[in-house]
Amino acid sequence: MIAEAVVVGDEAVSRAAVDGLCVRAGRQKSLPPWLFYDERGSQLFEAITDLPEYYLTRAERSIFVEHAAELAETMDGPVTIAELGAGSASKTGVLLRAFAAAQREVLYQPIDISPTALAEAAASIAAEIADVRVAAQVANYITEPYTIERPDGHGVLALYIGSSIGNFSPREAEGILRNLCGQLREGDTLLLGVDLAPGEHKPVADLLAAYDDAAGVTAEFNRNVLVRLNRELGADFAVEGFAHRARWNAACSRMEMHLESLRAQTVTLAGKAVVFAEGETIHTENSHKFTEAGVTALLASAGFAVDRVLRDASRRFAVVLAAVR
Ligand code: AVJ
Repeated sequence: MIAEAVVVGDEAVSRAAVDGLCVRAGRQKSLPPWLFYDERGSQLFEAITDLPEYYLTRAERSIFVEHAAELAETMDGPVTIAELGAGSASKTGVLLRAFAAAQREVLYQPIDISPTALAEAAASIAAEIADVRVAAQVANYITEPYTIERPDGHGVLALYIGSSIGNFSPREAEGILRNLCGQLREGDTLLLGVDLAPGEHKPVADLLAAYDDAAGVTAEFNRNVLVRLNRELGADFAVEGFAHRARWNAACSRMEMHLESLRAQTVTLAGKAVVFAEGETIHTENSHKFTEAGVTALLASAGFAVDRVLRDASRRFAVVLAAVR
């Protein structure tokens, strides 16, 4: 008797892996970047944000430190701060403190796919900032519906920071922002954090280093997705048989991460054989880099009008303040 195949793990994980890897020979294999963020992946991403080469997080934090007080003044009355892809929310504390100081009431609603990261975020915010109420929501805001809770009389400040929007194609990004805009009203605002395209203030080499650090943390972050598929789907990836690659794709204005098969090999995944040629890659992430004109056009297409563009001192990162049109 042949036992029925048992689907191990979250169905969304197995669907994503099968869709991205069981493709016709010669087609680009891929995995969606949300798969990075299991417990280990979330820890590794936190470690990345402390790396000397990964300037993005420090640059964005410096923008918040410099502008938090004035941002807290752009709205008055009670405010709900809803954060998409909150992760550990380490930068959000800067803003929340400023709002708590300037507002009567703040409700913080982090929305994230990682329950462990969310639990930490909620606990640290609640412990550090006495006046902030926290209502966390575990959701994959790309694939699942979510609702921003709006207590009576609250204005909403939506946060989509950390360059998370960069993971998506222009079409997907427009959809995510349009969906968000649909939950907002006139008077609500959005803070969008974007990494800037290379140019006079940022050589491509800075980007290559940020996505391929000397200590190898980003490489481990990238390969961890294979560890996850082995554990959750019973796949048999030889993790050391895949090398981390970071590339700048100028035509699409994005950094790309790939996992390159170092030899011809066959992997079994959810009962299917996946054949790799030597040198073939799995495309695991895009991180789009924006010009000011590009981000303005993207926001306009989703229903927002740009009020201000705030940059860090080295002009490598921007936080855009936008209003619902
Ligand atoms: C969390 C999507 C903003 O694209 O820079 C870090 C993830 N990838 N190093 C990014 C990431 C490689 C990060 N985001």
